[in-house]
Amino acid sequence: MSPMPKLSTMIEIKVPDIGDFSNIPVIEVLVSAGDRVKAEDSLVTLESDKATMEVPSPQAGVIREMRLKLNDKVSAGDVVAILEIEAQQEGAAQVPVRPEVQPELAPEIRPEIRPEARPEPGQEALSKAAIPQAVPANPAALASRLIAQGYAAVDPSLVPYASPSVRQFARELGADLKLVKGTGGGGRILQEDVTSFVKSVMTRPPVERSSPAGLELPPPPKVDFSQFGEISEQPLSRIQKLSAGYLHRNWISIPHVTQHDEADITDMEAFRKAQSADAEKQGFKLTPLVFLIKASVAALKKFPQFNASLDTSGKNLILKSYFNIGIAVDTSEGLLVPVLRECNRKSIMDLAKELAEVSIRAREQKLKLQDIQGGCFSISSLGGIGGTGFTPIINAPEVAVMGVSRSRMQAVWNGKSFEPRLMLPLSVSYDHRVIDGATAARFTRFLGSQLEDLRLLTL
Ligand code: CAO
Repeated sequence: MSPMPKLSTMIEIKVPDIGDFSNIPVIEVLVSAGDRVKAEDSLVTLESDKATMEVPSPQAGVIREMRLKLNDKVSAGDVVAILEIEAQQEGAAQVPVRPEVQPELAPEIRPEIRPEARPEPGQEALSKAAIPQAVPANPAALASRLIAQGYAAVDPSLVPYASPSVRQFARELGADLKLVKGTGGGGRILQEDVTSFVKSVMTRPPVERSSPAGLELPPPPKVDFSQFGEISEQPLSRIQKLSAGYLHRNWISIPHVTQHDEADITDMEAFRKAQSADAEKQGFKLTPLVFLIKASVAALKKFPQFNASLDTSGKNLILKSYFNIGIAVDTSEGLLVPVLRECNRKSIMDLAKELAEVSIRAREQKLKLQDIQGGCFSISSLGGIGGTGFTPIINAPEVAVMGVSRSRMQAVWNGKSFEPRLMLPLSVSYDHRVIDGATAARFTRFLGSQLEDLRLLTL
């Protein structure tokens, strides 16, 4: 029997809902008519004043028409391209489809996260094949060169101006965009700028350093693990790869100190359990985390330097009068930090409902750019899993983060006898450039005291 002919369908790929943005310019057109694309290949890059984002192809196929060109202004619903999808593979069940333009196929937008947020679904990896041969993709060698040339001090709050694909290109090479001078319009960093930067670093001799010997980081050891036993290789997820860069930057560029404390949540837990049935009736769980969000807001109000960011000069604090709390959510693809907004204006029940809803969206990779922006302070709760304390990493440009471990019943001395009390471990990491140890100890104790007497949260 001869194989069935392949039939095809035309679809319109549209700019998806991108929150508050409209009329934003196209800064890169990455494909043209006739190009064959895979699902998730980037088609165009858009740029608002807050973020750059790529629009990926929702399916594999051939671009039949490119509707956008450089500098076009677009809004949600505008057509990016017409994609022809090969509908059937040989031997597969056939559905007779005439070439036609289907009403809409809106891909998830792929934002480039600015430093105030953790990564979001969809960030495209530029293939290693795209890296020019003249520039070796050897991040370890580049890192040791950078250190040897005295490049260590970079302003961590600088936001380089570059498209997601250039950022990805730079990450592949291990080049920190904050060190690269942009020659594009308005100082935008182009791929050529990254290439010339890497070439210049790799060819320039190391500078003589006045610092004591031994402070340079050696490159990571290169080991052939297979000589010790069987191995297999597993690539990191896209979110893990993105997070890795941010976590590494935050860990090495912010002087972290972690303040540990414990809060007696015996009464809070009795109250929470009493209210839990009501929450369950409404379809969500009431966990200790929402009480922690409320206590954090109270502590941020009392200690404004915790609700702040360093400006790009590193000489001024930007104090915030809004109270948006980021919550670390563990997903199968890696860590995401959606932000709950205006937590000062929401009730415990409102927050519990929103937390349930946003953590589901995070786990289903459905967060939008605005869901992960604008955080003031983050909470990472591992209390549902276990542990007695840990050192959370600050989510720059925030200046503090709270890690929460599992509450445990403990024998606590009340002055006359030991009493069984439920104690909750709190670990607050703070940026020591902005916050003193004494203030951090007061902040953490104050936060704990709010949990110990929930009436304080009503003040
Ligand atoms: N002590 C004791 N029990 C706790 C607790 C604590 N500190 N915090 C939560 N629990 C309990 C909850 O009450 C719940 O109990 P039930 O199943 O009996 O109702 C259970 O543990 C599970 O809670 P949960 O994890 O589903 O809900 P949560 O509101 O505490 O947390 C979320 C929600 C999304 C933050 C969480 O699921 C999560 O992803 N945590 C991981 C965060 C993370 O990875 N951090 C590390 C970042 S650094 O790499």
